[in-house]
Amino acid sequence: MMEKAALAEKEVQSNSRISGAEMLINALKRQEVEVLFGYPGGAVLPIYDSLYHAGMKHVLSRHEQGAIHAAEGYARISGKPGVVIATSGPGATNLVTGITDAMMDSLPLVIFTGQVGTGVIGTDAFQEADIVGITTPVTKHNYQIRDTKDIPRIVKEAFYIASTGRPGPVLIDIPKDIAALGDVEVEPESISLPGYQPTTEPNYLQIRRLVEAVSSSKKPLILAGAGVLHAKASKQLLEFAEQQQIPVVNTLLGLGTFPPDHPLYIGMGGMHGIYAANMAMYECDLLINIGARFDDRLTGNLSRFAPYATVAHIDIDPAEIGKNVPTAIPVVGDAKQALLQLVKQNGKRSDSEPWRKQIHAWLEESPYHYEKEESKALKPQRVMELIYELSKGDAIVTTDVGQHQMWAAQYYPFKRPNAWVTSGGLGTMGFGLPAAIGAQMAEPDDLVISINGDGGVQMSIQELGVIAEHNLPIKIIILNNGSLGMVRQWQEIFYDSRYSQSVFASQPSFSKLAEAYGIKGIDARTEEEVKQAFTEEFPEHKPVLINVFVEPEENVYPMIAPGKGINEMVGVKKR
Ligand SMILES: Cc1ncc(C[n+]2csc(CCOP(=O)(O)OP(=O)(O)O)c2C)c(N)n1
Repeated sequence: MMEKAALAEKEVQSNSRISGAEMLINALKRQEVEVLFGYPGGAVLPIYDSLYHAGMKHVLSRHEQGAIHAAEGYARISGKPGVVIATSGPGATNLVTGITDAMMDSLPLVIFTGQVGTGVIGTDAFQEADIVGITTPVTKHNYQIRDTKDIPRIVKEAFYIASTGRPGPVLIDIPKDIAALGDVEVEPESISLPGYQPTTEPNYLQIRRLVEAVSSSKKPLILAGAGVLHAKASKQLLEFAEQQQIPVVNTLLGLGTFPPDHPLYIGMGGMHGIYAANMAMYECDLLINIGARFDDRLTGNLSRFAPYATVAHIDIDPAEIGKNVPTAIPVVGDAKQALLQLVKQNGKRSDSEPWRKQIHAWLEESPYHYEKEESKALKPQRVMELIYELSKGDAIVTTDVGQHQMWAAQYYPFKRPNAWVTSGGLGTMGFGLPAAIGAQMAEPDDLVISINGDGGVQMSIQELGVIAEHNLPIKIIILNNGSLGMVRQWQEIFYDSRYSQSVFASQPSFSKLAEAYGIKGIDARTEEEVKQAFTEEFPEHKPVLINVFVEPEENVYPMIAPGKGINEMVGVKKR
């Protein structure tokens, strides 16, 4: 009798009261989360326990930084928020670099961190870190949940904030007792965030001003950044550029937003951009920035950036407009909406033919260039050309940070949006390998190529364990120059070749390391060996690591030296 009553009571309880962790799983399911990247620990044990039978895909990284960069790669390629779970204290602080990276490059992430129990917060409890305080400057928003029943609402808000307006990372800190406690689950029906209302529809008068500026311009230029990707506005960008015959420059992160073989395409601008792109930014009389933030790596010395131009800036984030470059025509809104309106206005086209001829002359005069002497060691630029040729230009490419990143940007023309994953704003070494994991999870059937330096790859090499475990068919390429190449380059040019701590005295055998993880490892030293490895391995649906020994002293050119203007590139070879 007693037993029956107790059972009945339990049933009532389980119908109405569920744990915070279960509420969290339910909320993630409502958001249709496909995959979680994470690492367990004491403070998130209730959540991991609920995950045990939840039927959701969880990828166990080998370091929390690997988890968050993987989530970034996933977000970049899928366009959906990447989801991360880590424990309190060291687990949470290991995420900070990746959170900052996502903030700089506007990638949507929702991050769950465990926290010590509410009763001991503020007592320097075991594995306590004030992750809300630590991440306040590097998140779009963050929360600490203090009441279990708030979990469903806060999760819904977090996904909304992360993925609307200018995307970015949102962190939710969950004390252990809040996750363990039971409460009645109240599913939120709608979002109510009165202080957060991104403007997506641009103002009509601002659009009109831009249309008029285009018709009176003789040297118009579009600068297309990652905002075009976020708004999925590549088609509209092409329509507008063609309608008005305006040439297009890309930022590093905007590569892939415009067809590289199009007659209006100039190429990447900035520190290692193509001469014609930088000269066009220098000489244009109207610069239309669409979804780029005028990073100093793009502009060079601001006093010499676009000195003759009226600047128009289309951006979903009003805080970006006028931040670095005085802007005459601000257009606040979603890039797609703005471009649709511009195309619809169909303003009078400017007479820009002489300008386009000038740009073609610059392109002819100074394409990307490297010395191709036969006798010397394999050139990294040649390896990039081979990656492009033998992947038929169809791959998703992730890079780490350094010279190889710039060569990939220069020598791999991206034919489509969402095929390029790189750490732009923060320039985070250790990004490339885990980002490839996320990218391959987002597109399991695509060819994903991860290009790394021998320095950066060692910052996340343990993620080979994830690649092996999930048999992800990533082609990991290391451009092995035995040094921190980009640092070595700066020391050669600006520090009189004093190579302080930039040349490795010892290196592991990367191919053997891969084998130790159960991944095929190949060493390649000549063009023939590289060709053979790429030809054989790219079509295989298996992971492989190809360690390519390249010319150690090769530098990335052309280059704008720090403090110089975009019209003062060095290493420009004129034909
Ligand atoms: C986490 C981190 N630490 C330091 C740097 C500074 N840094 C930028 S490029 C670079 C060298 C990269 O060397 P490597 O990975 O071998 O690539 P390479 O330049 O040779 O292609 C360094 C140390 C950085 N970007 N990120």
